[in-house]
Amino acid sequence: MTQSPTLKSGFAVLVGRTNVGKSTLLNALVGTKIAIVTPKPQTTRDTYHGIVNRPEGQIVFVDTPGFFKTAPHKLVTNLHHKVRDALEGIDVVIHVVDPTRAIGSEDQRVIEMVEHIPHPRILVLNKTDLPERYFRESWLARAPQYNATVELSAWTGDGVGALITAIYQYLPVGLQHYPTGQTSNVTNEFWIAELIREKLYLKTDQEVPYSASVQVETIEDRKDKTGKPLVYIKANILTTDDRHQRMLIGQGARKIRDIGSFARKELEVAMNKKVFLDLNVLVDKDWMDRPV
Ligand SMILES: Nc1nc2c(ncn2[C@@H]2O[C@H](COP(=O)(O)OP(=O)(O)OP(=O)(O)O)[C@@H](O)[C@H]2O)c(=O)[nH]1
Ligand SMILES: [Mg+2]
Repeated sequence: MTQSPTLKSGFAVLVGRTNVGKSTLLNALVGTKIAIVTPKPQTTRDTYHGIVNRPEGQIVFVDTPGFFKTAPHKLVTNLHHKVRDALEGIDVVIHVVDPTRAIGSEDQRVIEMVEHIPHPRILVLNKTDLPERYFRESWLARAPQYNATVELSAWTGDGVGALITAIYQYLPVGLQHYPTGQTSNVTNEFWIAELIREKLYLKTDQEVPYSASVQVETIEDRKDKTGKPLVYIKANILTTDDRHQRMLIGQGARKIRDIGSFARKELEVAMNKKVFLDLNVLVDKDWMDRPV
């Protein structure tokens, strides 16, 4: 790869309390759905990379799990470790906040973490499309602690360009980390698993989504009965709890069919092919102990 050493290049990490819209913003920045988004807290479990290339250079955005205060829980502890790991080797930190909610203890933890990062910091006030941004002034009062402040709506895309411009100001010159044209580091297999997990979050309540994880076992190009191309996908929902397994399957397997058909429809649009999704629910008490 021939590269100009005059272009900018670096990692910009999105951090913030859970549900502020980090993943929605990652997708808006890159212009494609890389990360899953749900109204439930603690949706993101991994540090995805979303890549933006402009004449000025390359920004690698890193989405992270949100900070979330709960009773000690193995999953939450693992997620918070992932955020800390993601903050190693970065160039710019982007602290995303939701001004419709009061500054709480979860925000406070992020503020303290961000204050100790020896890199340029950008404060992003998300959700400008909502009128009820009652805590906007409280966040703007903190602006002097940051190198720049941007107000935007990840939902509508308004102001997202201004954030990209601000980041390029603080990005060092260097070699690009990904080939031009690549938009993320997410594999097909992982993206499909995440999409199924998104639908699972949207279709189940309370503790059920938090005890569950999704693994894709097989992706195969096949043909349907009429000879038309079809993608066969076999995936497993793993849950730590027998009761949750029953809830995920549902009466007459209604719940699992509902999750499956919701995911299949979006997969068919994204892949532009017919999809057969073979989805099963298994109990695996140890999935949280294994690295994903
Ligand atoms: N109105 C509005 N809603 C938004 C905006 N950005 C995100 N949301 C909504 O906020 C909720 C949470 O969005 P996510 O992108 O999943 O938030 P997150 O910070 O990645 O959450 P975690 O992964 O759980 O930490 C979803 O229901 C989004 O649709 C925005 O700009 N405006
Ligand atoms: Mg997220």
